[in-house]
Amino acid sequence: MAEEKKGFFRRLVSGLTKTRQNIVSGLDSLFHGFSSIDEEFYEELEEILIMGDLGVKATYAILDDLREKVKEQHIKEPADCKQLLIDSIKAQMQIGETAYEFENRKSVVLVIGVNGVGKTTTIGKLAGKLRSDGKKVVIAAADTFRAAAGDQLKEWADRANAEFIGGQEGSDPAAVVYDAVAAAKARKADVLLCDTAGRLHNKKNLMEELKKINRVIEREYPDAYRETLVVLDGTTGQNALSQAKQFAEAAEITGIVLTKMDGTAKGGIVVAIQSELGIPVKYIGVGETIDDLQKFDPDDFVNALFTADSHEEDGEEE
Ligand SMILES: Nc1nc2c(ncn2[C@@H]2O[C@H](COP(=O)(O)OP(=O)(O)O)[C@@H](O)[C@H]2O)c(=O)[nH]1
Ligand SMILES: [Mg+2]
Repeated sequence: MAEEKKGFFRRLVSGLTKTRQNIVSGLDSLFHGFSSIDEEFYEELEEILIMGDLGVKATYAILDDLREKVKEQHIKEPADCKQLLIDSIKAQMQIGETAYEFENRKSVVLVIGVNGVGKTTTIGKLAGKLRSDGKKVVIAAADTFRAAAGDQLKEWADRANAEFIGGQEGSDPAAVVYDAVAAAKARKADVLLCDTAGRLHNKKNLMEELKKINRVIEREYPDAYRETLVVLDGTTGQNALSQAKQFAEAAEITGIVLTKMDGTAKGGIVVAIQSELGIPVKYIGVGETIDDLQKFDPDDFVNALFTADSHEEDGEEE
């Protein structure tokens, strides 16, 4: 278990290389380049955090917190700010315990998000995770907008060894969910994962469609635990934040999945999302294979951000 946790953390550290370079290398030169903690220091820090996609609101909160601590603790050396900054970022991301109850209950997980963010891939990964925990999984292809979407999901279902329920192209997504609920009940499934089409360009339509799907689930499967995950593309930075806000207006979101965190420089967006929306980021996607989904832990994330990985050390240390 400890070994597993270690390997997991190492992968997180290496996945965040670009985000780390984007944020932490700037911070390092700030902490070591400045000789005193003055206004210029704070301005530079503000710029690094904003450029690192932490978001305006979180950045100001972090700066206020830091200024206060620096004053309180009579800190004079910029280098002594580093740990305080790390603690402030962690504090900003605290939104209480993140629940993963759906993993252990009879549940329905609705996965929403705009096209291309990684919904289908995330469902495949989640199915794989649940299957390896011995859960019985049914997958509903309620993205009936494109025929290819169903085929892609079917491949993931096969890979994860989960049951697949699809519909004709252009058919009613709520009807597919209806069939999938029937299948989940008949097979005594643990978790039903529902893929949806991500059309946000018309919020009213989206809301109506989600309402209809929700009504079907409430009526046909009232005892199932409900989870609604919004999938966001981590490489899109502030755009992901604004998508999350729009979806939060259209549906009751219980969690966020931030994908493509491998290789993006914009991973700081996760701070903005938790801090501004107060919705937990439950998973992060760190690659395209079935094993590339990790539970998100804010403290691990911040620690990984400030931990140099071995490659960087090899290249940069004298
Ligand atoms: N590198 C990387 N690629 C991802 C990740 N998640 C999804 N993708 C890729 O993003 C593309 C779109 O994913 P898809 O699941 O089809 O998005 P959907 O339209 O929301 O269902 C695919 O090429 C996926 O392989 C991730 O965590 N990391
Ligand atoms: Mg899809």
